[in-house]
Amino acid sequence: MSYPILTPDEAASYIRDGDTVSFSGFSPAGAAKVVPRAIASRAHDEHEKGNRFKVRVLTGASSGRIIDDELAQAEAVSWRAPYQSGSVLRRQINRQEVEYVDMHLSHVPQAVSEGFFGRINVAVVEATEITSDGRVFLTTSIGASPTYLRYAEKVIIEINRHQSERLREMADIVVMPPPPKRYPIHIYDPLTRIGFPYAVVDPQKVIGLVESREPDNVTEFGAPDDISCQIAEHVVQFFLGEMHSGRIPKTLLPIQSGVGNVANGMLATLGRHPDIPPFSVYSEVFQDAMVDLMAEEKLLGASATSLTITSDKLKQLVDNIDFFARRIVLRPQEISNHPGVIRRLGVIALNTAIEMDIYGNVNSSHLYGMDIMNGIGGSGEFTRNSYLSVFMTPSIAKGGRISSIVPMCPHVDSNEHSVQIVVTEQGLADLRGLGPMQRAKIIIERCAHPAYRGYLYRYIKDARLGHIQHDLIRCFELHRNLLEHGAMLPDLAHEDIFN
Ligand code: 0RQ
Repeated sequence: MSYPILTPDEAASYIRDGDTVSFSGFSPAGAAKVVPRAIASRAHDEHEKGNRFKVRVLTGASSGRIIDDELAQAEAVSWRAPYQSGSVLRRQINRQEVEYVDMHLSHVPQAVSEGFFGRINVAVVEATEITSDGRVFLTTSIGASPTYLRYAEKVIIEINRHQSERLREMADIVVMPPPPKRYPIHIYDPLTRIGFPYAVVDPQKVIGLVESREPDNVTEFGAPDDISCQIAEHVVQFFLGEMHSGRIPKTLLPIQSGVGNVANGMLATLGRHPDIPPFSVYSEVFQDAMVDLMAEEKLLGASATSLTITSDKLKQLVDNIDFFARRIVLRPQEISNHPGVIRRLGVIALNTAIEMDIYGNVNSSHLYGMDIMNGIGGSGEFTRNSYLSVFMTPSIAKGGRISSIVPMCPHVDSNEHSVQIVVTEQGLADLRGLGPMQRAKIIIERCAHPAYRGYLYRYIKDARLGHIQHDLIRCFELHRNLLEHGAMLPDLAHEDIFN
């Protein structure tokens, strides 16, 4: 079967107001590009004519600028799942102009296949090739695309000529059957392969192909700052201690690394440390820092669902694909983030918090419990199921006006039952085996910034006795102060905090 070639505008004309459109992409990696841009321009035109035109948008996780910025800027999004990290969309969500479903990423394929989101009208998926019998070779991410290709009513394929066809050598794709027909996932090592290098679509559903030549446009992280380096050093010392005592094998365990500046810096520090042995990664995103570590053979192998790397790093990888393709496996997000596999491999999860409370509950998604930052992403499924779950954050933010250690988190993504180790630049608190009040003391002593320790000690001293001590009148006092006065402790001389 041969497929019609469409212009982006022709492809966009198949999308109707109110449709649910699922786009490929996990982060900017492998994101659909030219069709969502054409949909944004169509939305402008329709709005100028006074017509309503908004779509419900699904992706693998966050997406490129075109979906979360341009499409949002065109006011073309009514509903969004499962994760986002764009400033335009974030504002619209926080003004309640867009409904946002912030969810565990491994749940997305099941939510789609079981119809939890209703029908998927159109899937727009970036690929390097589609064969006449419907095999689709994806580009830099797998994400939820195999599921979107299977369950969408109509499909548009963006053939991206910029991307190397050899990217398929890293793909390992399976789509799980629905319960109760699920079977064990036979992954015993981050590099185990269990599937095929392509996703599958019914050729009859394919409306047509659209040509593209756009790179992924992944933005570079800055060099890790002093605070990130101090956090990383605490984590490295902790790992060395655990390896010495035998609680972590001498070969280390597979590492999962979260998103953001702190996480990227952490990975680079871990890789460069002379006493840390070469290790492997079982994570969600293959990030810039991993390319060099792999080239230096400090990183032995990596499983992920996306290659979220800058153009230079992608070129380096493609130029040396014989080397890298044997060391990287890209899987659907249902598998990369699968609780059973994470538990089996004994993954060490390293994620970043916005804030944590004195008992070890972590908020990684909502400022003051109200405004979304990005979302929970994969942090929850890794934290809950890993061998060791670590959360990192600088102890203060915004020049000291905010403490990242608070009496109670107004929103919790990962709770005290799953979080084991918390780290700031001040130090590391190992919470394993500790009751709530022991946790509170060690977190305040080791992790809180000295300028906030007094307040936090007083908080527990004055709180109501219970298994967990709290003062329900004052537990959000710091957050209320921040909203009302612009600082958690308005009387604190913030300029002194760094002196
Ligand atoms: O504000 O942008 O105005 O400067 O929040 O803070 O310290 O640069 O944090 O880039 O490392 O991201 C949790 C958001 C951290 C990210 C989060 C302000 C601070 C700054 C960003 P500015 P940093 P990072 C799956 C992993 C959830 C998803 C996830 C994230 C901005 O890591 O989205 O983990 N995680 N996926 O000033 C108000 C506070 C604040 C605060 C910091 N307490 N209150 N603002 N900021 N603390 C990956 C897998 O592989 C599974």
